[in-house]
Amino acid sequence: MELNIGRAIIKHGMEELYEYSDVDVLIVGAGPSGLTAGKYLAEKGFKIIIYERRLSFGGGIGGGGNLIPKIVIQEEALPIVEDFKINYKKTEDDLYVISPAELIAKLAVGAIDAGAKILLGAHVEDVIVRENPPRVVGVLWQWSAIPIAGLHVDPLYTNSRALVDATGHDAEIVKITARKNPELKINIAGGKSNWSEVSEKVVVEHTGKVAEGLYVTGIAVCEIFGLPRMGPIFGGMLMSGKKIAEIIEKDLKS
Ligand code: 48F
Repeated sequence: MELNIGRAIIKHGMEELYEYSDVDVLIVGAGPSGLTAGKYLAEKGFKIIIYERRLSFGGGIGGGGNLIPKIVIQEEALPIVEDFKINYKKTEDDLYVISPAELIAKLAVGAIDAGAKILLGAHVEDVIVRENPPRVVGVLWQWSAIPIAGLHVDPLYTNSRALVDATGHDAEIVKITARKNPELKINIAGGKSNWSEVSEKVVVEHTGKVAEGLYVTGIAVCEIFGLPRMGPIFGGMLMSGKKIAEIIEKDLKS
């Protein structure tokens, strides 16, 4: 029995890693923007993998607002919430509140049921770049446990036609790409202090491509384009995820 358990894990796990070492869209981060992008892209038939360095998904959703168990969305994001069959309640001020646990669970189920793969415990540490014209064509990744243990272990590769930075406030993937590849001419403006009303709009407006093969969604957009943060209102994250899916669909089909 033990032999079969071990072999089932090794054989099928390795087969899946092999199959998903070359994808249409690689999304880094299983927070609200990454999961939303994953669902809408997978529904269009693209081969999608989401790398998440924690052993859970949801990113910044779980803590609600200062650990109080509600997050807020605005009316414009309701169609996305309804696509994921998430329950919500209208407030006295014409906003909508959602349970963080339900939001995490249903965003993940939505992405998975649409066909996106989520790889937990996988840390993306660098990108692969090609010249003429300069473009991002994939990532280097390793299990999150490796850097935590302080081990010197070389990572492995995954090829992508489109790479999406959905890593949250730190915009890790775009920053490392910008620092190591000045020929890509990526400028990092740095995020600004909170202004929810403005930020919820401009984060969606600025969602898009930052270099050939590299895209950004979610709060990482604010860090790159010098936009204000928004706090525990999440409609902009969902709309940004949907928008990046639409942009990538267009780019990959053209
Ligand atoms: O931070 P996160 O939830 O990003 P988001 O989708 O949403 C932001 C909101 O949660 C909140 C906010 C809204 O008002 O301001 O902060 O933009 O999710 C990012 C996920 O990416 C993972 C990280 O663990 C988190 O789950 N992540 C970050 N860097 C890496 C990574 C990396 N290098 N490799 C793999 N996963």
